[in-house]
Amino acid sequence: TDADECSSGNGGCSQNCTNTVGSYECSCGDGYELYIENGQGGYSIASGETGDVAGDVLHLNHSCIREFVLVNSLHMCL
Ligand SMILES: [Ca+2]
Repeated sequence: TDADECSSGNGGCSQNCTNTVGSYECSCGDGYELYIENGQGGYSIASGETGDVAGDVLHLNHSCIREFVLVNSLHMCL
């Protein structure tokens, strides 16, 4: 039988946790994206941390970071 990892501490997810058979997945709400690799969005894993451990500031596949949005705003002086 499957364990519901989300039932305990939200599976370690910083936002949404979805239980799946044999595993679980974290996801993020609007304006955020899941942190899946070091350096993503300009966010680096803190020194002394691996990003693989619950409790790390940025936990890979668990933490959500602000989505990087390209703002296309041109200011033209006429
Ligand atoms: Ca599960």
